[in-house]
Amino acid sequence: MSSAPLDLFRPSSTLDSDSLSKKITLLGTINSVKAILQLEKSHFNFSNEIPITTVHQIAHNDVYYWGTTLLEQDLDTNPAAKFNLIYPASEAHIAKYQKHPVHMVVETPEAYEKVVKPYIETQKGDRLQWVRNILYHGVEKERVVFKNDDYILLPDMKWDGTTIESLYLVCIVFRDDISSIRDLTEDDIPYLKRIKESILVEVPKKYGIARDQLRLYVHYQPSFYHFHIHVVNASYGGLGQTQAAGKAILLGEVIETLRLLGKKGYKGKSIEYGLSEGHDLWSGMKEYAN
Ligand code: M7G
Repeated sequence: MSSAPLDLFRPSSTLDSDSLSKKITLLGTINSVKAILQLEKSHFNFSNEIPITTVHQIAHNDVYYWGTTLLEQDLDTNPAAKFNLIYPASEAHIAKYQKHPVHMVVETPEAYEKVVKPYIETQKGDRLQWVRNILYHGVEKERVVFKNDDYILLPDMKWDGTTIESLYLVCIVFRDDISSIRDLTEDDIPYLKRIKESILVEVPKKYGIARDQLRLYVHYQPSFYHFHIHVVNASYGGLGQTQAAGKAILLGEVIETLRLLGKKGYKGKSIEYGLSEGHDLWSGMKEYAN
């Protein structure tokens, strides 16, 4: 595992900054090559002693006091932030992380065939290398939570790997004939039910969280067109747009919808979702905007 050259990162602009999720996404360079650095302030992680070091009080009124403080940090038990670095970053990465206005579009079966399907075909090469690395080359293998003939389940790169409140795993299937939900039909119901049940058994075993506290969903549009399922703590509210209506679809909902859609499956359905102006599909999908 090579280490991230964070000390060489030189920021040039801010792609996104969100006070709610306490995240900032910076565009910059490392040795003159474009890179994206995302920093997310960590969840508070201490039990009985609060490691306050310095206090600056702003005001006091009756029983109310407020101000700012420094906390003593520790890389193992109480880190200041989690980072994600993409290096080298492609134009597609930059477009994905840059904040753009989002438009609601209705992707009809015709729009799928005409605009989206050809686009998906262009997304199956190098962009899926990380998926193949996990499935076939043992990358991240020390982090795998569970593996069987259907899938590999492991911590998502969005998660710090320890804070159960924000638990986030990704389940990547071995089948490579499902680019997105558009490729699912009623024939896949037993397969999806089997995977769902298995995740709901294995994750509680590993993390001690109840099965009914797990939220399982897929994205449409996903960023990566190899079927995978997001597995997160149902109580966690910090995922913003990635859990919004018009992006996340519950796995149980997908299974139930497939039952109604029959043989044609999701290819026969209109799907409404939010599309950022920075997304490659936006120019082709504009005419299907709400
Ligand atoms: P998505 O719905 O295709 O895209 O989900 P999103 O990023 O818009 O949600 C892909 C999921 O895989 C995301 O939750 C990513 O954080 C996660 N992910 C992406 N990469 C490149 C990696 C990786 O290399 N390792 C792991 N463990 N997770 C990743």
